[in-house]
Formats: sequence, C-alpha cells, structure tokens
Amino acid sequence: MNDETSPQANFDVLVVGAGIAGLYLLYRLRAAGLRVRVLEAASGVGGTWFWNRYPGARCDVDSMHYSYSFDDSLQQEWKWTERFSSQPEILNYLNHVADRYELRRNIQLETRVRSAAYDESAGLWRVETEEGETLSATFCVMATGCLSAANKPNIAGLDGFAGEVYHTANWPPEGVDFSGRRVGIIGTGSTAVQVIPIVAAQAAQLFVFQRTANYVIPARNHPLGEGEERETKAHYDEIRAFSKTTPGNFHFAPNPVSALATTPAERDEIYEAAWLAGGGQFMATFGDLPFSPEANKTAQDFVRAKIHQIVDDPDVARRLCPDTMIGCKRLSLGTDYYETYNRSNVELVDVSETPIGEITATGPRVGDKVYAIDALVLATGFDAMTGSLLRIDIRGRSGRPLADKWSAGPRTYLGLMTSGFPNLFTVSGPGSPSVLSNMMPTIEQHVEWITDCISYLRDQGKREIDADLDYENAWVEEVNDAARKTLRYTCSSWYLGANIPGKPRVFMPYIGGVPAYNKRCAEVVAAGYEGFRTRSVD
Ligand code: NA7
Repeated sequence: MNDETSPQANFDVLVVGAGIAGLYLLYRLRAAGLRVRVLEAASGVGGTWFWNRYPGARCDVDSMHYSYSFDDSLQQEWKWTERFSSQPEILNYLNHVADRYELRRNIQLETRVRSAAYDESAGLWRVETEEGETLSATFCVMATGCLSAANKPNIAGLDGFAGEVYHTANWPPEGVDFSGRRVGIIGTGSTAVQVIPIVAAQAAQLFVFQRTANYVIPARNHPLGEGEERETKAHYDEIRAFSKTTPGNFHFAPNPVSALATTPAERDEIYEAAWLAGGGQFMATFGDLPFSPEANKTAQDFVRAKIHQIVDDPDVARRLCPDTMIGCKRLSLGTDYYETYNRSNVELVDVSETPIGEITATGPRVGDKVYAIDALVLATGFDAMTGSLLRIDIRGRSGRPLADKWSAGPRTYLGLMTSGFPNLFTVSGPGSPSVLSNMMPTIEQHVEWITDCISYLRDQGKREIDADLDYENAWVEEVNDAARKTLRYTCSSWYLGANIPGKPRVFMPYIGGVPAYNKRCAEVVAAGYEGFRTRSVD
C-alpha cells in the first residue's frame, strides 16, 4: 500500500501481538513493502512463550516440527536440544528469529491494545492503547493467540488469601522457590500436569485440587540425538509436505485401522508401543479413536489400567482415572505425573463433587476442611480462542462491538475474518484448525494467506475487504457439522468454551482437518477471493 492510497494512515498494517504469528506477519508484510507496526503488551517478544514461564513449561509437539519452515537456512541452523523444547529454549528461538530478521525495529513493546475501531468514512482502523496512544492503519491483524487470556477462577475469597497467588500464564520471570513451603495447585490440565511433578519435588507439602481427572500419556522427553536431528534436517521439506496431508499438520498420520478390527492382545501391544514411545502419537494409534465411543473406550481402558499399575494407593488411582472420552479434552503429556501421587508429600484433593467453597486467608476450604498453604498456584487455563480478542474493545461497521456480534459464539469466515469488520484479520481465529493442529505450520498458512490477500488488494487498487455474511453463515454451519461428527463434542472442554462460566457453548476450532481447510483457503483465493467483498475506497 502506498501513501497515495492511504493518506491518513500511520501504517498500512497494525499487528497486535509479537508471538509466533506476529513475528512472521511482520517479516512477510515488510518484505511485501508495507508499513507495519507490531504492538505487544509484554516487555519482550514471544507471546505465549513469553508469559508461560511456570516450572516445567514445555511444548507438547516435537521441537523439530514446532518451528518455522519459511526459511530453510533458519531451520537448518537452529539446534534444538530436546525432543520437546522447554519454554526458555522456545523463547530463545523466537528472540533469535526477531534478531536474525531485524524485526525489533517495527515492534513496540509494553503496549497493550485497549480498543480497535473501524472508521468507515476514512477506511481506517483506529487502535488505542492502554498507554493512551492512538494509531491508525488500513489493515489490522489480531495475532493475539488462542491461549493468552488467562482464566482466573471466580472463587470466593481468592483476593483475601494471605499467601502468594501465582497464575501459570503470568509467572514471575525471576521464578519462585517453593522449597520447604506448603503449596496448593488448582487444576489438572496440560499446564498443571507439567507443574505438579516439579513443585512436588520442591515443596514440603503439595495439595492438588482436581475437578476433572485427566488422561496423561508419558512425554518420554529426551535429549535430541545428533542422528535424529541430522535425519530430520536432511528431509525437512518432505516431512513438512507430508505433515500438511495429515489432519493435524503433524509429522505422523493416524493409523487408518479401527481399534475394533484388532484383537484385545493386538490392540494392547499397539497401545503399549505408543505408551513407551510417548507423545501425542498415542491418539494416532487407531483412526477411529476420535469418532467411535467403542473404539475410544479401548484406549481409555488401557490408560486407566496404567494409572492403577503406577499409583500405589488404589483409592488415589481410582480418583485419578478419568471417565470421559480420551482425547476429548486435549491429551496431556507428562513426565512422572501419575508417579508423583506416590510421594508422601503430595495429596490429591477431589473437588469434583464438593467444589472449593472459598479461599480463606490460610487456604482453600473444601467442605469443612481448610487446606493450610503458603502459596497457591492457579493452573486454571484460559478463556481460549475468543478471550484475547474480546478483551479488546473491537468495533466494526457502524460501531458494532465484536462482543455483540459474537454474543452467541464466534462467527467467522474461515477463521480469517468476520463479516462487518472489514480489513480485520485474525490469525488462528475460531473457525480455523488452530489449536487442533500443530500451531507453527498452521500459523504460517494463515500469515501467508493474509499477507497474500493484502498484497492482492494493493495490486488490484482495492482498499477494503470484508467477509460476505452468507458465506460466513455457511462456514459456521460447516464448522459445527464437522464438530458434531466427533467425540470432542461430548465433554466439557475449553474448545467448547465450557471452562468459562457464561461463555456460549460452541465448538470453536474447525475440526475437519488441515488438508480440507488449506484446500478451501486456496480455492477461495483461486476463485478471486470467493466469499469476500472487496471495494475501492475514495
Ligand atoms: P485447561 O486445560 O483449561 O485446564 C485448567 C484446569 O483447571 C482444569 O483441570 C480445570 O478443571 C481446572 N479448573 C479451572 N477452574 C477451576 C475451579 N474453579 N476449580 C477447580 N478446578 C478448576 O488449561 P491448561 O492451562 O492446563 O491447558 C491449556 C492448554 O495449554 C492445553 O490444552 C495445551 O494446549 C496448552 P476442569 O477440567 O474444567 O474441570
């Protein structure tokens, strides 16, 4: 976009967020000759990987596949040290990317966006920051992350607790030493599964407050062998291309065989091999695990038997056994997770039937019992996918708030745009595969689509693009239809907004698979941005 077509704008594009998406957006948009500024609330780049510094924070996708692929020299030169990277290593990587491509000069840190409003007459997005600055741009891209609006539970008395309270998604950068202290952790999701064993090894006493038991598969993290690294680097292109043909953009595909087409002994052998190999591949052992309750039950039974084998106290083991579909919530990967409950300083407090009544000054009260603690860790997750967008006051045509348009759940066309909010893009927005896939390549696909779209508009002399409401409605239906075919629809998860009181129950990501989704995005472009309305603005 040149100054002639956007006379009043400070920038062609404002990007909100300097995480994985924001960094790559800046790289691509700048390369396309656009004037870009990235606004980032944190004091550094990295997004999710900046904030989630809690002990044990680690990616649950293999490092070599959780990395940018856009520049072969980057993927060849970077050296991952472990199978699953720790948070500090991923943050180092993202800082390296920011330095390597000289991205920092267009990133404004410690700038939290308060509102973004479309000025229809000027054809501009006006963005206001908490710091009192107003910036404008023709386009605005929300690269605000899917798991970045922390969920602080609304438990009575929390603010009156005399000890320290930490949310895992806003961990003190200097770390916390729990040695000799009594600690409570609320939550048993993926985050808690990583934190619990580490805090248990440090603290004098740990109480884990569990509302819903979770399936945890061993991560089997290990230092990355040189041979393993060399092999992947030699075949990166083929592996990346293959990944795009799998439902989740992973380097492995689900076994097409049904779990029910095998004998119990054969099945157990396959589950055992996956258990020993570790990682998210466990859910790929049989292709019908996400769809067939009977098939799914065979995997559930296998894991429940493992829990009983590992945990010494049969009553604790029983309470750790989930009774839901496996893989309905996101499968968690752990290191010594179930083993931790054999420690004498760890107590599992079941709050499934009697919830935490309040947090007294000394600690959580469950029924009549108060658990006296010095520090409380909230591993209570996020207002996922829509939270980071709706915490910004976003207004489209005629000043309509996004919160109003999405009051019954998010509505988007392809998870990229929402009708009535022209020139506003979302990266991994609701209605796209996002959190159900390997986020790195999925983000790359969105960033490339968005930057190509903005370049196309410039080349066509257009300054406005909006999603057509009919196409959007049809896409929302397709997203819902795809979800109803899977077992993911059957449990209370953050995919459905069920973890946030009052949030509409809508399955937010598109579960029809990455290949179908990417194909649709490419077809839309090939058909001249079908389903989008474009126009020139005087
Ligand atoms: P999750 O998966 O949303 O887990 C949050 C946990 O906190 C979960 O066990 C919740 O129980 C529990 N929780 C939340 N509020 C309460 C209250 N009020 N009382 C008791 N327990 C509560 O978030 P994570 O951070 O672990 O993981 C998010 C994603 O990050 C993960 O899927 C990976 O993609 C990375 P519930 O299950 O709702 O009963």
